[in-house]
Amino acid sequence: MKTRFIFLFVVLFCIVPFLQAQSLADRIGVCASVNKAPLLKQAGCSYVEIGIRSFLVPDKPDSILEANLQAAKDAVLPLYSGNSFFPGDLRLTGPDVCLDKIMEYGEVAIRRAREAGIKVLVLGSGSARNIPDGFSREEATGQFTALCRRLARYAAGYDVCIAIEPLQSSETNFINTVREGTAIAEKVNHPNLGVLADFFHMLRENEDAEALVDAGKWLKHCHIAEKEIRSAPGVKGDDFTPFFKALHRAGYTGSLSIECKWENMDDQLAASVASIKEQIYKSY
Ligand code: LER
Ligand code: MN
Repeated sequence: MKTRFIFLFVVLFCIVPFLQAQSLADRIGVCASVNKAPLLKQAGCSYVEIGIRSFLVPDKPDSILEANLQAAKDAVLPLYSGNSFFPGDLRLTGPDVCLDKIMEYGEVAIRRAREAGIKVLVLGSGSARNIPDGFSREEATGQFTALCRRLARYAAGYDVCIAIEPLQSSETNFINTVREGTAIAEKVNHPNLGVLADFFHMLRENEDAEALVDAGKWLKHCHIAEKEIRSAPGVKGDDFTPFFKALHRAGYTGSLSIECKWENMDDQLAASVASIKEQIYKSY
């Protein structure tokens, strides 16, 4: 009886958390160009996060995309996600919004994401969504929510998920916290639309890690970098364990991309990935 109890205790409190930590440690990627895939793989990463505008070129004809699709096929790692969605001059809020024109661009991006094997498209686009001076915040929220709804419905047909990315207030005046992004995801209430947590932006906005738990099933993707100068994790030694503990409690099953300013990516990457993994294992 006693042996059985000890066995159950070890499974529940040691083995399960270890396997959960290992699972997240195996879902680390980097925002980088596809030609960095061999470096990423060697450093213990499992995917590449590309730039949507530069890699999927949604405003360019299919012929321009060909070489990129070939590079995706040849890459030693999958392209799991993409950020940098809409160009700054394609207005997502304000008096000049044209939803059909935005969708024209968005639909091409989603179709091409599917072709390249990309599963998550990050909807940051801080300049494009910035609310113009004097424009109603309520109306802008309505415009953005309507856009998210249309993107989600279209993305569902291609098995792609859209993740709203909250950004620090120095980059945009609209959706600066994970809680604000979650509120929009809840309103849209569609399985192909969720929220992203970029720990760098959360630290800049002093948002607590509990927001990850509150986001619950709407949390689809994460980014990570240190607070002060957006350095690679491990450079200044920022403590990310409150975020990882929150991800554990939230039962997070998404991925984690390093998105930072490298001094020298080739030299720094392996140590940075190792420091993230160490913090994950400490937190679970
Ligand atoms: C910009 O600061 C950022 O975090 C990117 O992920 C935007 O797509
Ligand atoms: Mn980010």
